[in-house]
Amino acid sequence: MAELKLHDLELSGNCYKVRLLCSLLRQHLDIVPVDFLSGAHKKSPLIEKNPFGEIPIFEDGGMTLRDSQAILVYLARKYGGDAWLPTDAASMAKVVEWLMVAENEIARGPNDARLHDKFGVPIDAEAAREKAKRIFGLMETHLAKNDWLTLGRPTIADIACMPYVALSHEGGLSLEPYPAIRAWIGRIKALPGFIAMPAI
Ligand SMILES: N[C@@H](CCC(=O)N[C@@H](CS)C(=O)NCC(=O)O)C(=O)O
Repeated sequence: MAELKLHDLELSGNCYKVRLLCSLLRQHLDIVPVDFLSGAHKKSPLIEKNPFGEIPIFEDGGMTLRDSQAILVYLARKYGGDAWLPTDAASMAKVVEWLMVAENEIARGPNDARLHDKFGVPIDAEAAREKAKRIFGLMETHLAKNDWLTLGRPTIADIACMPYVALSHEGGLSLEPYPAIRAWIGRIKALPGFIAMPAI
Protein backbone atom coordinates (compact mmCIF):
# COMPACT_ATOMS: atom_id res chain seq x y z
CA MET A 1 0.00 0.00 0.00
CA ALA A 2 1.32 3.42 -0.98
CA GLU A 3 2.26 5.79 1.81
CA LEU A 4 1.44 9.26 0.63
CA LYS A 5 2.70 11.99 2.93
CA LEU A 6 2.04 15.75 2.88
CA HIS A 7 4.04 18.29 4.85
CA ASP A 8 1.07 20.52 5.40
CA LEU A 9 -0.35 23.80 6.66
CA GLU A 10 -4.12 23.74 7.18
CA LEU A 11 -4.57 27.37 6.09
CA SER A 12 -2.55 26.95 2.89
CA GLY A 13 -4.62 26.77 -0.29
CA ASN A 14 -1.69 25.13 -2.05
CA CYS A 15 -1.61 22.33 0.54
CA TYR A 16 -5.40 22.08 0.35
CA LYS A 17 -5.23 21.32 -3.38
CA VAL A 18 -3.25 18.18 -2.53
CA ARG A 19 -5.55 17.15 0.33
CA LEU A 20 -8.60 17.68 -1.88
CA LEU A 21 -7.38 15.65 -4.86
CA CYS A 22 -6.28 12.78 -2.59
CA SER A 23 -9.74 12.74 -1.08
CA LEU A 24 -11.45 12.82 -4.49
CA LEU A 25 -9.18 9.93 -5.57
CA ARG A 26 -9.89 8.07 -2.30
CA GLN A 27 -6.18 7.93 -1.53
CA HIS A 28 -5.11 7.99 2.10
CA LEU A 29 -2.72 10.84 2.87
CA ASP A 30 -0.55 11.10 5.96
CA ILE A 31 -0.68 14.72 7.09
CA VAL A 32 2.47 16.06 8.74
CA PRO A 33 1.72 19.55 10.13
CA VAL A 34 4.55 22.05 9.50
CA ASP A 35 5.35 24.63 12.19
CA PHE A 36 5.16 27.39 9.58
CA LEU A 37 5.25 30.33 12.02
CA SER A 38 8.59 29.24 13.40
CA GLY A 39 9.89 28.70 9.86
CA ALA A 40 10.26 24.92 9.95
CA HIS A 41 10.00 24.88 6.14
CA LYS A 42 13.20 26.95 5.93
CA LYS A 43 15.22 24.60 8.15
CA SER A 44 16.51 21.05 8.18
CA PRO A 45 15.04 18.52 7.48
CA LEU A 46 12.41 20.21 5.27
CA ILE A 47 14.84 22.52 3.47
CA GLU A 48 16.67 19.40 2.21
CA LYS A 49 13.37 18.07 0.85
CA ASN A 50 12.51 21.41 -0.81
CA PRO A 51 15.40 23.88 -1.21
CA PHE A 52 12.83 26.50 -2.32
CA GLY A 53 11.76 26.73 1.34
CA GLU A 54 8.05 26.28 0.61
CA ILE A 55 5.22 23.90 1.32
CA PRO A 56 3.45 21.77 0.19
CA ILE A 57 6.07 19.05 0.16
CA PHE A 58 4.76 15.66 -0.90
CA GLU A 59 6.29 12.21 -0.56
CA ASP A 60 5.26 8.90 -2.09
CA GLY A 61 7.62 6.23 -0.80
CA GLY A 62 11.10 7.45 -1.74
CA MET A 63 9.88 10.12 -4.16
CA THR A 64 9.64 13.78 -3.10
CA LEU A 65 7.85 16.59 -4.95
CA ARG A 66 7.39 20.30 -4.37
CA ASP A 67 4.81 22.63 -5.98
CA SER A 68 1.09 21.99 -5.73
CA GLN A 69 0.52 21.88 -9.51
CA ALA A 70 3.28 19.29 -9.98
CA ILE A 71 1.83 17.22 -7.13
CA LEU A 72 -1.64 17.34 -8.73
CA VAL A 73 -0.14 16.09 -12.01
CA TYR A 74 1.55 13.21 -10.21
CA LEU A 75 -1.52 12.17 -8.22
CA ALA A 76 -3.84 12.46 -11.21
CA ARG A 77 -1.67 10.31 -13.43
CA LYS A 78 -0.63 7.78 -10.80
CA TYR A 79 -4.01 7.22 -9.15
CA GLY A 80 -6.64 8.63 -11.51
CA GLY A 81 -5.99 7.12 -14.93
CA ASP A 82 -7.26 9.50 -17.61
CA ALA A 83 -10.03 10.98 -15.48
CA TRP A 84 -8.32 14.05 -14.05
CA LEU A 85 -5.46 14.50 -16.56
CA PRO A 86 -5.67 12.74 -19.91
CA THR A 87 -2.43 12.32 -21.85
CA ASP A 88 -3.47 12.98 -25.43
CA ALA A 89 -1.63 16.09 -26.61
CA ALA A 90 -4.56 18.47 -26.91
CA SER A 91 -6.31 17.48 -23.67
CA MET A 92 -3.13 17.63 -21.63
CA ALA A 93 -2.26 21.08 -23.01
CA LYS A 94 -5.79 22.34 -22.27
CA VAL A 95 -5.42 21.31 -18.62
CA VAL A 96 -1.91 22.78 -18.38
CA GLU A 97 -3.22 26.13 -19.67
CA TRP A 98 -5.20 26.41 -16.43
CA LEU A 99 -2.43 25.06 -14.19
CA MET A 100 -0.44 28.06 -15.45
CA VAL A 101 -3.31 30.38 -14.54
CA ALA A 102 -3.21 28.96 -10.99
CA GLU A 103 0.53 29.64 -10.79
CA ASN A 104 0.41 33.08 -12.43
CA GLU A 105 -2.79 35.15 -12.46
CA ILE A 106 -4.40 33.51 -9.41
CA ALA A 107 -1.19 33.37 -7.36
CA ARG A 108 -0.37 37.02 -8.08
CA GLY A 109 -4.01 38.14 -7.75
CA PRO A 110 -6.33 36.73 -5.04
CA ASN A 111 -3.59 34.70 -3.36
CA ASP A 112 -1.32 37.74 -2.93
CA ALA A 113 -4.25 39.88 -1.69
CA ARG A 114 -5.00 37.22 0.96
CA LEU A 115 -1.34 36.93 1.94
CA HIS A 116 -1.37 40.67 2.61
CA ASP A 117 -4.71 40.96 4.42
CA LYS A 118 -4.70 37.71 6.41
CA PHE A 119 -1.01 37.11 7.03
CA GLY A 120 0.47 40.61 6.88
CA VAL A 121 2.89 39.85 4.05
CA PRO A 122 4.20 43.18 2.66
CA ILE A 123 2.67 43.01 -0.83
CA ASP A 124 0.92 45.73 -2.86
CA ALA A 125 -2.59 44.52 -2.02
CA GLU A 126 -4.39 47.00 -4.29
CA ALA A 127 -2.33 45.87 -7.29
CA ALA A 128 -3.07 42.25 -6.36
CA ARG A 129 -6.81 43.01 -6.15
CA GLU A 130 -6.71 44.63 -9.61
CA LYS A 131 -5.01 41.50 -10.99
CA ALA A 132 -7.65 39.36 -9.23
CA LYS A 133 -10.50 41.29 -10.82
CA ARG A 134 -8.98 40.81 -14.27
CA ILE A 135 -8.70 37.03 -13.93
CA PHE A 136 -12.11 36.80 -12.24
CA GLY A 137 -13.60 38.61 -15.24
CA LEU A 138 -11.95 36.19 -17.67
CA MET A 139 -13.05 33.18 -15.62
CA GLU A 140 -16.60 34.51 -15.28
CA THR A 141 -16.96 34.85 -19.07
CA HIS A 142 -15.53 31.36 -19.58
CA LEU A 143 -17.60 29.68 -16.85
CA ALA A 144 -20.82 31.36 -17.99
CA LYS A 145 -20.51 29.09 -21.04
CA ASN A 146 -18.75 26.07 -19.49
CA ASP A 147 -19.48 24.05 -16.34
CA TRP A 148 -15.79 23.22 -15.89
CA LEU A 149 -12.57 25.03 -16.80
CA THR A 150 -11.76 22.59 -19.58
CA LEU A 151 -12.60 19.25 -21.23
CA GLY A 152 -16.25 19.51 -20.13
CA ARG A 153 -15.59 17.68 -16.89
CA PRO A 154 -13.73 18.15 -13.59
CA THR A 155 -9.96 17.95 -14.02
CA ILE A 156 -6.96 19.07 -12.01
CA ALA A 157 -7.40 22.45 -13.73
CA ASP A 158 -10.42 23.03 -11.46
CA ILE A 159 -8.62 21.71 -8.38
CA ALA A 160 -5.61 23.98 -9.02
CA CYS A 161 -7.63 27.14 -9.64
CA MET A 162 -10.51 26.88 -7.16
CA PRO A 163 -8.92 27.32 -3.68
CA TYR A 164 -7.53 30.86 -3.91
CA VAL A 165 -10.59 32.03 -5.87
CA ALA A 166 -12.89 30.62 -3.17
CA LEU A 167 -10.69 32.18 -0.45
CA SER A 168 -10.62 35.59 -2.09
CA HIS A 169 -12.93 37.18 0.55
CA GLU A 170 -9.96 36.82 2.93
CA GLY A 171 -8.10 39.18 0.60
CA GLY A 172 -10.78 41.86 0.53
CA LEU A 173 -12.43 40.63 -2.67
CA SER A 174 -16.08 39.75 -3.25
CA LEU A 175 -17.38 37.04 -5.58
CA GLU A 176 -20.81 38.69 -5.59
CA PRO A 177 -20.34 40.08 -9.15
CA TYR A 178 -19.35 36.63 -10.46
CA PRO A 179 -22.33 34.23 -10.39
CA ALA A 180 -20.76 31.76 -12.84
CA ILE A 181 -17.64 31.47 -10.66
CA ARG A 182 -19.81 30.91 -7.58
CA ALA A 183 -21.79 28.20 -9.39
CA TRP A 184 -18.53 26.51 -10.49
CA ILE A 185 -17.27 26.48 -6.88
CA GLY A 186 -20.60 24.93 -5.92
CA ARG A 187 -20.16 22.18 -8.53
CA ILE A 188 -16.69 21.38 -7.14
CA LYS A 189 -18.12 21.25 -3.61
CA ALA A 190 -20.72 18.74 -4.82
CA LEU A 191 -18.13 16.27 -6.16
CA PRO A 192 -18.12 12.91 -4.33
CA GLY A 193 -15.25 12.93 -1.85
CA PHE A 194 -15.03 16.74 -1.62
CA ILE A 195 -13.43 18.02 1.59
CA ALA A 196 -13.38 21.58 2.84
CA MET A 197 -10.70 23.80 4.39
CA PRO A 198 -11.18 26.74 6.76
CA ALA A 199 -13.05 29.58 4.95
CA ILE A 200 -14.06 27.38 1.98
N1 LIG B 1 4.26 27.29 -6.45
C1 LIG B 1 4.16 26.76 -5.13
C2 LIG B 1 4.01 27.87 -4.14
C3 LIG B 1 4.09 27.32 -2.73
C4 LIG B 1 3.99 28.42 -1.71
O1 LIG B 1 4.09 29.64 -2.03
N2 LIG B 1 3.80 28.00 -0.47
C5 LIG B 1 3.71 28.92 0.61
C6 LIG B 1 2.65 28.45 1.59
S1 LIG B 1 1.07 28.39 0.78
C7 LIG B 1 5.05 28.94 1.30
O2 LIG B 1 5.54 27.91 1.72
N3 LIG B 1 5.69 30.12 1.36
C8 LIG B 1 6.97 30.24 1.96
C9 LIG B 1 7.03 31.36 2.96
O3 LIG B 1 6.08 32.14 3.01
O4 LIG B 1 7.99 31.41 3.69
C10 LIG B 1 2.99 25.77 -5.07
O5 LIG B 1 2.06 25.90 -5.87
O6 LIG B 1 3.02 24.85 -4.23
